[in-house]
Amino acid sequence: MESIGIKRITITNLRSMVKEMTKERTFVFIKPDGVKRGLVGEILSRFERKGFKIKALKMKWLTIEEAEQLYSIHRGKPFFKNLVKFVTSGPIVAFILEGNSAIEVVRTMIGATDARKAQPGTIRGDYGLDIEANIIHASDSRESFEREYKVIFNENEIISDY
Ligand code: FUP
Repeated sequence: MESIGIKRITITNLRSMVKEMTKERTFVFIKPDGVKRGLVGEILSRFERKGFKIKALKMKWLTIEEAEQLYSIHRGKPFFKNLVKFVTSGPIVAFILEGNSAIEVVRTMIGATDARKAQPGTIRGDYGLDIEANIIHASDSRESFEREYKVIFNENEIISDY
């Protein structure tokens, strides 16, 4: 009896360890065009229905400094100035999602940067027609995630487990 008990505990532990190991977080924000057009509920709903857990959520109006930090990899590019102007033109809704392969899956769900070319069924493909006003941002790598979420969230604003 005792050995069966030990076996059960081990398999349960193993399952939760594997689940824990495949969990990943990503940082997303709905840009001012998406907020102004009333797409927040629709977009959050897509991610919830897909199975992601919302671990943090915030509406805020970015300062120029915050926008420049978020897009620091594009500093010096011809579109940088307009991009900063655009993302500071109204409030954004930022959130952290958690789930299996979150970074890759969320990037697939948002679609190509140029919303005119984004596949129907993706968020940009369904709601956008522009390369700049393209509704949504999502981290494209673990490195980007680590840098980006810290511009908006403090560690104590991320809900660990529920
Ligand atoms: P993405 O990761 O899909 O958001 O795209 P990028 O990191 O390449 O670009 C960041 C943002 O810069 C885009 F969401 C929109 C803007 N951008 C332009 O305005 N013009 C360009 O030619 C490229 C990007």
